[in-house]
Amino acid sequence: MADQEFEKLSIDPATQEMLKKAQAEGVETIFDRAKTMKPCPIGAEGACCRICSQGPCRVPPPKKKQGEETAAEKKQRMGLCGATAETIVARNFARMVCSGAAAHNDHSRGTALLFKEVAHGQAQGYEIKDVAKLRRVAKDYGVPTTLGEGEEAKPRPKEEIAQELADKILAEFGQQTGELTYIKRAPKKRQEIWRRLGVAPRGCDIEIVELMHRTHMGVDQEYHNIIKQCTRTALSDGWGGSMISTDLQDILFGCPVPVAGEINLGVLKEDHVNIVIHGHEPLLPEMIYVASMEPEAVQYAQNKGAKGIQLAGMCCSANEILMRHGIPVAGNYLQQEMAIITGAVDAMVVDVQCEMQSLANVAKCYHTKLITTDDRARIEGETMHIPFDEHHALDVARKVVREAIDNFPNRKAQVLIPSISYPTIVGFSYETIQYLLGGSIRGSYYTLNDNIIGGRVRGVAGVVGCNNCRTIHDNAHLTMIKELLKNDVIVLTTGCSAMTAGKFGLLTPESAKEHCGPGLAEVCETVGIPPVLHMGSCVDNSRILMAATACVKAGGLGTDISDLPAAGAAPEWMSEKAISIGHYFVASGVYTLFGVTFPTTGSEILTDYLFKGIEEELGGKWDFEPDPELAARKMIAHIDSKRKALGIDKARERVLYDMAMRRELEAAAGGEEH
Ligand code: NFS
Ligand code: SF4
Repeated sequence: MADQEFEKLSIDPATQEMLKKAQAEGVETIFDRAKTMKPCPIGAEGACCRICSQGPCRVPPPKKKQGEETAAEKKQRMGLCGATAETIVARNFARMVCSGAAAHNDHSRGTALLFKEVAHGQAQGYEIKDVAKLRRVAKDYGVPTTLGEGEEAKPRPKEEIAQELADKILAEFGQQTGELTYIKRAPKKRQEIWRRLGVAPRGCDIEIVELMHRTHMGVDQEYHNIIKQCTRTALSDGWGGSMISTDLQDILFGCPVPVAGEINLGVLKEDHVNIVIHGHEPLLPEMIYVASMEPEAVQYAQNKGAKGIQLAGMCCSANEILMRHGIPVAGNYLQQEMAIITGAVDAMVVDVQCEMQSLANVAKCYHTKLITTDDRARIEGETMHIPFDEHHALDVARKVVREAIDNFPNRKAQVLIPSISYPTIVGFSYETIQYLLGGSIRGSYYTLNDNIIGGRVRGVAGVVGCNNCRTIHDNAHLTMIKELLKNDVIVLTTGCSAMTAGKFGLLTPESAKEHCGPGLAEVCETVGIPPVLHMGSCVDNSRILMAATACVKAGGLGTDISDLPAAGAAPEWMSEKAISIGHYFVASGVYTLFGVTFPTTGSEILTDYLFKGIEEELGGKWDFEPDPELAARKMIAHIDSKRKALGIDKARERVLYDMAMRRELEAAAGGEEH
């Protein structure tokens, strides 16, 4: 392959360099397989049903516009049981929501179980780090935080609060009736919409189970009704499992505050033992971080000829430990094989989600130990399995670190680490943004609203989600984000998208001047923040929901999330989790745009409903646009329509006019920079 060919696969120079190395060494990657295996066009549109053994039944796209078809033509586009394209496509979409919500809610359950052990003092190495947040969450759950009444009241010990809180949270997983506690965090109007439509989730597990049942052969066969349960299920993720994960992880490991980090493969060090932590649940990674810094471990590494131990993250586990400890990030989803190809990774430690099975094969071509650590996620051909155990997590972590060190002398292939990495400032939790915007302890989102109302900031966009091998790696994220910034739209980011932003220098305050329109640049400069705020992992999309809610509550921008000049996007999505996230954003009132492909295009009627009709019910809607620049423009158009509805469209014109005037005056005065 010539150099230009690699540029068509990824815009990231570190990835290109590793693809070249892989080719020279005869190592196959996902990029090679994507060339030889093309996706099935019917499946890609969601129009293939295989939920019973009479199928698979495929309903190809209609030859005519739907509605203009004759009854006979319509019949041809039906499953054996008579299921229509709408039913088939809706069921497939629903199962994506199910699996995505299940991934997040099961992650959440694991965190809650650990939290309970910590509360009872039975989890080695862990402690309650953020007591203030513990108290805030306890209040939400109605758990008393003081002992005694009135003047006699004393603060209740944190362990006691945590014990009671843990039981209340764990009960929400199996809860059958009522609604999840965090539903009450949403703006009042939003809660009313959910209750009126009957989509407020009852528990974390029940909605997933019910949706699986309803998509079994011969149950729910009316697409509105299927999508309605999708809404309830997705909400049990966003305002349930994901939000619980974020909060409990903050309580246990600390609520993120701005911290410096570094990103891309160049963070690996040739003369160090390199351990890459890959996956999603930060429980064990937190302990690996501790274990890797113990003097005995460092000494042991030095005995083996290494200068020290370098930890680096991959995917969302990376985001978790980056946000809290500034641990460098090796890369995003499509770079997991690339890290091993450097020849310098002594151990890749995986937990759950987004780990490609091919890691086992790639690891075999080098000396890398592929260590699985979760009993739910084994990989055929893994080098070893060291299961996480919350009672002895530090011991487990020490074992993992030791295995990596022992492997350092075994490096065999040529080591080539791209000397490419970029500094980042991360750690923008919802609480931190509130603090920074106010510039005082009693900070407020009103400052942001004020800038939006005044027109300096045109709106807010959440750009999140995966990489996808069917589109140029990192390209859509970067193009979309740049276009938004240029138009004064501030960007909130999580997941693999945040890493793209970091790799291309957008997570630094200095980048505001270069990439933003004049209004946003000024605001970023005044507050001292990057124009793209890294809010964490994918479960931390719940932080975006909280930020949006805080904007509504701060006042001046309507009474519901759907009133905000805001939009969301996952321009390179690939995982089922992304669909669950996308749907809970839609259900929360957000215009949500996906790139690459859209999984319901096999039914025009259903897609139409998700892109238009659903807005009347939920205030948010889906959209699809593979071209990232056009996609950004669609988001901006939506933001502008919301500005207009709020009656603040004129303010922005004035600001731009003032700015242009001022620049002219400055130019006339001798071009002084302000
Ligand atoms: Ni989110 Fe994070 Fe990345 Fe996609 Fe996978 S790592 S949880 S699913 S690929 S953004
Ligand atoms: Fe075909 Fe109906 Fe079975 Fe699906 S459920 S595979 S459409 S017969």
